[in-house]
Amino acid sequence: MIKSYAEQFYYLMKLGREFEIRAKEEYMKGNIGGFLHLAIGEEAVHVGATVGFGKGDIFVHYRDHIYALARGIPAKEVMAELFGKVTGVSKGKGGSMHLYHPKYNFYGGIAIVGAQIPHAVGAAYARKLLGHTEGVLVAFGDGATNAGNFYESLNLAAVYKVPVIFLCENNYYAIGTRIDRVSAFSDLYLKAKDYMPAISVDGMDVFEVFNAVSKAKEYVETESKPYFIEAKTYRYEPHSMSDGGDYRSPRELKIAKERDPIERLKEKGLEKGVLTPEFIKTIDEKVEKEIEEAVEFALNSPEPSEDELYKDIYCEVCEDVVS
Ligand SMILES: Cc1ncc(C[n+]2csc(CCOP(=O)(O)OP(=O)(O)O)c2C)c(N)n1
Repeated sequence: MIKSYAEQFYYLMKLGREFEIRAKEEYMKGNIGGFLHLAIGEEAVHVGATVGFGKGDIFVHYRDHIYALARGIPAKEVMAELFGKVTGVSKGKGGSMHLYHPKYNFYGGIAIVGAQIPHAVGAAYARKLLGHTEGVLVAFGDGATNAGNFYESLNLAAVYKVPVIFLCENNYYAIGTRIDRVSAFSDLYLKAKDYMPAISVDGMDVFEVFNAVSKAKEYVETESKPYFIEAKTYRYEPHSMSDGGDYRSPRELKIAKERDPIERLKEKGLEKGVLTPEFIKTIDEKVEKEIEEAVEFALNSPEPSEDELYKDIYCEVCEDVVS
């Protein structure tokens, strides 16, 4: 366990968790509208993968806040987006599910289940045709692996030798549907193994995810071929703020929480002497301050003006259409 990584992972996972706890509170207060999907419990996947991937294009799903934070997008810009404010990453027009920041090579937040998979393959293939070697990372849930475009993407990526890392976050549920009710396999890497190298890792262990993604990155960029990683994880919260989450037993939740990724890193880090109680205290305070400032920033930012309504959309004649 390398000290600098343990410290970075602790900070980013703690930032992600506290950000989401606060987002939930702000949603309940009515400061955040629309949809809100939390990834509390899944921090090791989002942080380990983003840091392990390093530079390059990332495409993710609607459960996107922690990916954006781990990418280095400032918490205040992410929070402002959730609040629908003009200072948000998508100018307040995307909301929680549509975080987007090309400067950080961050291409979604995409709300259509699985749609980011062909987008990522297309982006990686375009790069390859232009003579670049950088790989692309795409993250998606277990539910997305039952969609047709998932298989089409695996196939195209294998046939055209596209340098893309497919990262499947298997949290066992697609809203309230447990994976074994809708999928022939519950070990989801099996769905990809005939197309490309495919592995399964413990998604509650940030170092395991980090190592797997780092290795995959090297593979896709040196071989110019795709790679598949299944990370087994768990979301503690219901699917979204509009889901009661009563399809999981308290016992199941309790067992999952016993493998909490942040607590595990803390325990192991302290035991190995790469984290110290002082460091943890300093980071906890830093995170608290950062979140407080993010909320203040979001609250004090203006909403987008009316003339923003028809900007940043595909239809160039919309103004005529609506007038
Ligand atoms: C094409 C499509 N079908 C249905 C939905 C509604 N929907 C939103 S999230 C979701 C479940 C997806 O589950 P999973 O891929 O496992 O991701 P998780 O939410 O667990 O992270 C569904 C069915 C959608 N957004 N897009």
